[in-house]
Amino acid sequence: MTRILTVPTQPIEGQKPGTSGLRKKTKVFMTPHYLENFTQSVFDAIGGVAGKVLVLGGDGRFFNDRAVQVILRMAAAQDALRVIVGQGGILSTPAASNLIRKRGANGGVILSASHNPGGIDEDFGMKYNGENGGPAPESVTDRIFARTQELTEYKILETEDVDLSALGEVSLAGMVVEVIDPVADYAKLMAELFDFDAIRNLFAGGFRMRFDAMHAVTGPYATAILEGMLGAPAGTVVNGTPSPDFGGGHPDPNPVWAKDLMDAMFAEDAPDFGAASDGDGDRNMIVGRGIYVTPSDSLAVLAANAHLAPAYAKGLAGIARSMPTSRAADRVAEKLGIEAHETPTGWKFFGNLLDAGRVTICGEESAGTGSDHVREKDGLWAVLLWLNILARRIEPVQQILSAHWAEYGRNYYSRHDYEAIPTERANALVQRLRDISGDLPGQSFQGLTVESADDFAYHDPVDGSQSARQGIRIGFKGGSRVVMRLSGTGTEGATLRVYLERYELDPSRHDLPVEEALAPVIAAAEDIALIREFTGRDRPDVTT
Ligand code: VG1
Ligand code: CO
Repeated sequence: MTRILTVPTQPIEGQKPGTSGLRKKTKVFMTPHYLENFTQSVFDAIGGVAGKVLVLGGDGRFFNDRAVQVILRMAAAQDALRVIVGQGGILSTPAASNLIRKRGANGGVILSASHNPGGIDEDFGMKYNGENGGPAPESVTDRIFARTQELTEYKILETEDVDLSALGEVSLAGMVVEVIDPVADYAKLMAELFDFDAIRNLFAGGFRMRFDAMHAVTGPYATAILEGMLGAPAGTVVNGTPSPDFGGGHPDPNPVWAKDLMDAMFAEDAPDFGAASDGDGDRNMIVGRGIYVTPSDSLAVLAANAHLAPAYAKGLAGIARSMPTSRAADRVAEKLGIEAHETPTGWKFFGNLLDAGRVTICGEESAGTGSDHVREKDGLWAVLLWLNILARRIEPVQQILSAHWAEYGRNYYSRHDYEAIPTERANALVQRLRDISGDLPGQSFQGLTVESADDFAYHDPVDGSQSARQGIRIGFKGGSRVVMRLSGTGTEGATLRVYLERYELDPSRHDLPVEEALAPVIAAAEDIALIREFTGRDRPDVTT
């Protein structure tokens, strides 16, 4: 017995305008009507779901299974034609992006709070991607936000749960629920992009790798592709079974949260190559034997060597990086004679450039790298491109990096995060920087002279849209730089991110410890922004 209910409801405290998804404590999502209200806001903002095809899945975190059932019932109550859902409600973010594109769906709903921890006391999230497979642009997220403020009712079907364990199609009050293998289409795409024979030979020759799935969604993908299709020995993938609380850890692939991987890669008997991915599979971390590769360097190396993979053999149209990402990739673009773009933080800003064919490879300092194969960053894609390059160059990661720096110079890079600081203080710090930025050029701090300072405003060259106030950029003579901005993805207070960069052309100075190389830039950032005074902290919570 099924019937459609129209439930009266009230506006909710929803997503922040300008952010591409809603992330909240799981318990907030679990409060009565909250998930329903946000889902209704999304459906309303996209003009309803009647007659539409949607993709649905998430990273398997706590509440994923319940949320999928609610969204299916709401879509069915509102006459959606078909929902393509990953078996067990599972889909990585890049796999969902691929499915939307491949199946010509109208859009998709992805359940994840990405690298944030999961569990009843941790975080949950939901985001909407459009028909190009990418995060909804600001025009859509602003409409979603507006709907959350004026909602009065939602529609839902009252019925039993759909069995998502079996592949195939079932009808939910006339709507088709198509349960698919979450890995199959994605694995096929990867096999089209990369030289799987070369990578297979690499593993057959004894090359050893450790992939840490961090108990998150990439486990099944990595196991199927690396161990299944590419012949890497069993055990190459560790922490490969997704768990609702990610084994109690942060599924955040960086040296802090993937410390086990770092330890393994710096040990005596370290494997040749190490990698990790995040909660929803869109981020990546790359480690060679005894060397961590910063995401900014990884982007530059991938761009410089992409032609070694079949999908990019004809060259790249252009490279885009988010504004705080180091400028190492710009040097590669310059050498290749292709376009280089600097966009605000967040993958959605790459969408137009990718759709227009202006760029092929994109990256963010926060461990996000991807290409025009989907419209999200893609953790495993980055790992496979590295493997493809390693299979063709037959050189240790360390040597590839040294050669890269010798050719282009080295951009030393680090990010300092100050987490859960009172919002007013964080806002005051940024406002002050905005106010003084006009006076900074010409002034010197710790021996570094400011060359330029502004609050980054982006003008999208494809659709002409403007995005202002995207972060304070302070450039110094000689190529060093500090960027400061507030996180848009945190769920507690404000997070101040301080991005530090120093450019060094001289190869005799390419082997400095990163903290030492950046010491003057770190000190200058403190002098300019008075971080201690505003945050009350004398050191960052997380340094990556
Ligand atoms: C962070 C990163 C940003 C990334 C975003 C989403 O945002 O800095 O580069 O695009 O997370 O990543 P913020 O506003 O907290 O700095 V994920 O893996 O959530 O999709
Ligand atoms: Co993510």
